[in-house]
Amino acid sequence: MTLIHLSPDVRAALDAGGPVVALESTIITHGMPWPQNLDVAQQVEAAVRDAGATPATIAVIDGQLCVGLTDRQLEALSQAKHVAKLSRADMAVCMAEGRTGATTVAATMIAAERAGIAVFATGGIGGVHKGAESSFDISADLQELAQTAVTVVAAGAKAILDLPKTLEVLETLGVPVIAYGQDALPAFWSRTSGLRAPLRMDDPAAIARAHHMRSALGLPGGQLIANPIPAEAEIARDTLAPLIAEANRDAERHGITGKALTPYLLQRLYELTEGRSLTANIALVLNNARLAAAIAREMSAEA
Ligand code: PSU
Ligand code: MN
Repeated sequence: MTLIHLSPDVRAALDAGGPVVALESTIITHGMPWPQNLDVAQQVEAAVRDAGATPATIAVIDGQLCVGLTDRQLEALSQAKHVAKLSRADMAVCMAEGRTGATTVAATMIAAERAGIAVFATGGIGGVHKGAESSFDISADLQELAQTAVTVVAAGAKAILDLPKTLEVLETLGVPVIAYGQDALPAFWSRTSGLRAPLRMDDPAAIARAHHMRSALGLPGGQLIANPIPAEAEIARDTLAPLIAEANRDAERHGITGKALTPYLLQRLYELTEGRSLTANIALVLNNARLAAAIAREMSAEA
């Protein structure tokens, strides 16, 4: 049984030991509205290619775990309704039943590692939700970072989350949280969160070395690279804070929980910022794709 279906160009790049960057698909199906989602997915792949690496967008299509999607698969996924949002818990069930699902950060990391891809670019990771002390809502992305050896480039954790608690959990799990090029932890749509990141690195080559060093030490898990959104695209923290509070209140009022919460909050913020959150989201994803490609190139040069 073939577990992973590599696209021809991803297979060729991996066989040659070339740089490959994994990309997730939940951001396409649950994170952005049609038709911008398809446009962004294509732009992100192009950004990875322009930076000298091969993009590998990951999803489960009709039960097949695909690493690298064709143009037609990407288009179909962007418009598909009722696509499952897959994490560690449900990816195998989706595959066994021959269904289609988009991979979150956690599921994308699992597929990437199995395929031999060490670097992954996304927008923001899941984390500890506000009110987690009663809801227990902590994203499986955090556990995945602790056990799967993939370096994930994100713009920090989304500001809709409880960032101090997210940092605490990552520390407990032994996940290196590394701000890129600054001391402050970025907060997705804003360059700073008001919190200091535990670690800082300024050089893709050193990030690649740290990744290899972890595995040489026998430490499981990956690294989280928190890459600040480009200055011209950011939304100031003070502008966002009241809107985030409003979105969280709305979610509570409507009883939105579990898997539905993150997509709901993203959509609500899109409305409350009159589309600005999406423009910022696009800019930061592209920026992360470029940095991930640079790290992947250093990793393949080192290997
Ligand atoms: N970042 C975005 N949009 C998204 C997500 C991240 O800009 O839709 C997705 C990622 O796939 C992430 C998931 O893994 O949200 C986290 O969901 P949860 O909080 O339910 O674990
Ligand atoms: Mn959750």
